[in-house]
Amino acid sequence: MDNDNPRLDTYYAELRQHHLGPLWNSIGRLMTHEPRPRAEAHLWRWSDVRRYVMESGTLVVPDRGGERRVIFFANPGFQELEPWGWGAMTNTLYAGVQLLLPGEKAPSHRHNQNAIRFVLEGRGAYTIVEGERIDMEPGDFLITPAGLWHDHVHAGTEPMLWFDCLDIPLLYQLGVMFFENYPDYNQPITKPSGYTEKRYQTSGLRPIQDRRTVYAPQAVFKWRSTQDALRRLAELEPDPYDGYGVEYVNPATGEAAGITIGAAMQLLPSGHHTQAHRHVHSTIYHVFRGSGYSVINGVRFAWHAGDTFVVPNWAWHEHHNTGAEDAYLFSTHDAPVMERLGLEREESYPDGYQPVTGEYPG
Ligand code: GTQ
Repeated sequence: MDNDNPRLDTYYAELRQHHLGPLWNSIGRLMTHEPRPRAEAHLWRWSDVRRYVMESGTLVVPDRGGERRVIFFANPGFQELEPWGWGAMTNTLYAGVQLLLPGEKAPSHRHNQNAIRFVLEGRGAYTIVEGERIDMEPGDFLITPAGLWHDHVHAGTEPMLWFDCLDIPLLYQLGVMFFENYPDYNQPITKPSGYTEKRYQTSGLRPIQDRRTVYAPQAVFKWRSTQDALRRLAELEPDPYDGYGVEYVNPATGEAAGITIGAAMQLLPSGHHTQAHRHVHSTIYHVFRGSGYSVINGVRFAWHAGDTFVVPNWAWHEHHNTGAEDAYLFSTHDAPVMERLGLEREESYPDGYQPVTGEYPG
């Protein structure tokens, strides 16, 4: 709205003083034509991340107060907001790598953020979630639903590293966080050993008591069963955009096991190149095995096992396994939030593949 009324300059200044704003000057920024997330496409090399995570093991010890020894990914798009952003990898999701050394314990707490974990390295550590001991092995996917007590104990002999994803930025922006310490440092184990496996070993069969369960009752998805499922799937036709992929779901409801956090494992056989698409939800990828590249909004991000990269909301993306081995891409995403709010949309790229206009890093 053009208006050269000389009163406007002082009028705007007065509005600002009174904490008021003129919509006509702000609508283009407040209501963009398409998603313009703060999160940027970015890739973190495992050699850097692992080096700093391992060094943290010589610098700090998990205790009450600091709670967890985690190095989190600080998306550069959020950096100006506060030192280290606000723990945002995407507009809704936080991710980090946690280190627990032999003999260490991380204290028990609970919060209304949901958490999922994906085990990267090591053996012998377990997490206790609401009295259930869950052993962690590489490739395992674990959930810690909001509101449940959880703590971590390392009874093994080698460093234990796992990938965490929580909906911290979502709750931060909603302004609804709660956090509580368990009265003791650790909670007792009250459930029988192998509880989840005893109850959920066969897909399609649900223990009768779980009919009205409030949170996902399957606490762990073992790597062997994920890999077996993908190998069987790979005998069939791939999905054009995701290759062969499985989602970790709550077997009692079919909804995302992580509640607000969706998670998947994709298998891309050697040479497999998925077609490009984009969707409203944002995705964090962790390369579990293999090497290749992804093209995100025209920029080629080469990746190797251990690298982590982010596909922001509404960004075109496609993946190509250029290695000789199968590539396994673990990912977490906020589609459950977008779907519940009626915000999800998806588009396929007109010609299937994007022209590559840049390389990461530049
Ligand atoms: O292991 O409970 O990366 O509470 C961030 C917050 C991990 C955990 C994180 C947490 C945890």
